[in-house]
Amino acid sequence: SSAQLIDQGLLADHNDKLAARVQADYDALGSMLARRGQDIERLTTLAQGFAVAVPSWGAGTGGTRFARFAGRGEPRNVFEKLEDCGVIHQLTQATPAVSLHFPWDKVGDARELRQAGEALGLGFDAVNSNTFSDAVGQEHSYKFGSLTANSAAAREQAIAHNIECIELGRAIGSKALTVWVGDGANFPGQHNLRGALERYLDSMRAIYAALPDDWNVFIEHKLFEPAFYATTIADWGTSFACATELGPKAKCLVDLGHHAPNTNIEMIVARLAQFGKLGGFHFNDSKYGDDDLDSGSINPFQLFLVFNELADAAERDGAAFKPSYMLDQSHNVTDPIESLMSSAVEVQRAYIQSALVDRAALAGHQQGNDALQAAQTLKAAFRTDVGPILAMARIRSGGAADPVAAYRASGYRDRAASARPARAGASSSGIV
Ligand code: AOS
Ligand code: ZN
Ligand code: ZN
Repeated sequence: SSAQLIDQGLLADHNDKLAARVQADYDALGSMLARRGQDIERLTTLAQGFAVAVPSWGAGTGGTRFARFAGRGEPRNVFEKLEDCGVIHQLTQATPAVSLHFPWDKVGDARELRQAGEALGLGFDAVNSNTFSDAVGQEHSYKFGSLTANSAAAREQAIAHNIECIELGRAIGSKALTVWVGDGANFPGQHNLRGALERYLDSMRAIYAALPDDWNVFIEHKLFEPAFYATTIADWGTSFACATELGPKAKCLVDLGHHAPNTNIEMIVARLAQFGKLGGFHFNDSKYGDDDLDSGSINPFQLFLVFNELADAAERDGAAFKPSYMLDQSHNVTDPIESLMSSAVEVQRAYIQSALVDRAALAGHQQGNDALQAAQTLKAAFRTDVGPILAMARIRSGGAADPVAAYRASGYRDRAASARPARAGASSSGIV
């Protein structure tokens, strides 16, 4: 059993107070679903089995290039980030793993990370490399690129960093490396578009060769920023081509914020799943471009449609289909713990809504070219308020009926604020 950061007695009181209300809503929903031929207990079991990883960098307040407004009691190092992630998991029971980012989260001995995680009941999902900024004291700058740099020395350094990330990940039990590079051009003609991708592939081949047998490498694409004219890995087509070139351990990662506005992301998900190249997700939401807003806060229907494709893939491919679910958000105006808890629940909600889709009916409408009823079949699932299922799942798993309310009542942030006094210039990424 693990260290409990929120007092168990407080949590029990919280759940006791809400128990009757949750049960009444659950019973009402159960009857309604039964009339639709759905078993609420099956859905609750599914909800209890759901997991999405939390990004260590999300535990701090983010910022924009204009300013960063620090929050109270922000974690000052990876161990404090893990504590906050422990709270998120304790209350939601939906986030049993953390995704680390190096060198931000690097410590002298990576086994300490594993122990700290174990003490909090946390495991580790994919590790992330950072060659989009220069670490203190590094020899070659990434100002003009990392894996694609013209400078062979910069490329070698970036490759070595990724291989080090694999080693660190092995020590903590991770099974994947996520590579996102900001490499690209800010001016037409700045670099040779094809040459940059050739250099990227050469660099990635060296990283791929260092992967253990049971590891994957996830290629994360992003349309723009910081390269505002041409990003080398800008879209899923490029990501797919590179993953195919590299081999079976290379897969594509879909960050929901990394597409042009109005892109049909669920179709990208369907394509990648069809060809066995869907590695995982960075869930968040977006209005304009990589806003890193809270999952489900802008377009929950899109999130549902993504999960509808995942349900289809799971039905076709069975247990073999297992993409990684991770959050990737930047919190500027909210308490990061509250945002990450709400987001984990939003992703879990979309998952359960997708499990409500009557797939046989949908297939029938598709076969019969009944576009209207096909769309209504999806809407019927999407419109169902599955909140009582999620609350019951949390209560049964030992979490909180209402995670944000329990968190606020616990005074955790106040305790963190006195234990972690603010320091001038502290960054969200926790470089200490
Ligand atoms: C950048 O836009 C990406 O979303 C990456 O996943 C990045 O590594 C992460 O957001 C931390 O900055
Ligand atoms: Zn991301
Ligand atoms: Zn991003």
